[in-house]
Amino acid sequence: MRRIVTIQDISCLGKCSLTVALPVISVYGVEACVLPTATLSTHTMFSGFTFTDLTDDMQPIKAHWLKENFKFDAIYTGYLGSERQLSIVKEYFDDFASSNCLKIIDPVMADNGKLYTGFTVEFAHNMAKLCANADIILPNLTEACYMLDEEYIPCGYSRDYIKSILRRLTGLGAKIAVLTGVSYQPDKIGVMGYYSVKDEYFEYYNSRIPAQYHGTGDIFASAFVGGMMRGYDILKALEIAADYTALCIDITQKSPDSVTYGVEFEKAIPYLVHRLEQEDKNI
Ligand code: PXL
Repeated sequence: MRRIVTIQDISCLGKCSLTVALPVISVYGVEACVLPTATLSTHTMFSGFTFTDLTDDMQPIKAHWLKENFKFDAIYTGYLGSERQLSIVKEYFDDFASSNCLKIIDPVMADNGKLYTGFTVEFAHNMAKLCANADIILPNLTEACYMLDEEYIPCGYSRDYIKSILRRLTGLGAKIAVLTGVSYQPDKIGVMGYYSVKDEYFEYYNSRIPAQYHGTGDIFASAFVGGMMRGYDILKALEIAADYTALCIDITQKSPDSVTYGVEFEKAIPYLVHRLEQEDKNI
């Protein structure tokens, strides 16, 4: 069985980071080990959340895993809270490095042109440095702009503009950059990526559902990681992740008792199971 470790916080209530990564990656038949970076009572969209930093536990956990000779097929990072955590993640990359260990960074820190509570421009620059060590990075356009010191353009940009952002992102050092939330037409939204080694672009779009929920980026990234670990090629893994995320949003939007803090990803799990079975028949 393939085994990954995902490094991000636990927002105890809020349907994001580890509380979605663990169930979603498990659906793919992949063992998801967790390295919690902090516990928060809720994600940071609520006011008054508690925050307990777990950075001091990150190196002892690594030391134990190394002693036990555990190997990982991927290391997937999401929300990270401090410069020190960034440098410890780099140690994880180095210490568990092997040709079979895929390093995937979702540089969670901003959206809609703004940094999330608690993040700084300096953190974004340090995140850009960490991205040099990844195989695949998954920023949204806001995060990409912060990492590249580029002005954020919310819409109306050209394909050439996105291509140049993607080339500059891979210029940070990762072989593959995937931009999420790319939209060239108001009714479509999706992802565009660049594989620098092959000088190839790829893209995938869905109909835009006019609703925004917290945690959908984490659901998308987790599903993408699951797909890569299940052996799909990058475009297939992205397509499945995008379709699953879109369905989660659609179900939530239609649900009479939906909450505002996250999506009803649980209700779309049967779809994901069925989709994976279908995709496996086509391999
Ligand atoms: O969904 C990203 C995320 C993860 N973890 C925490 C967050 C956020 C986004 O705001 O606050 C704690």
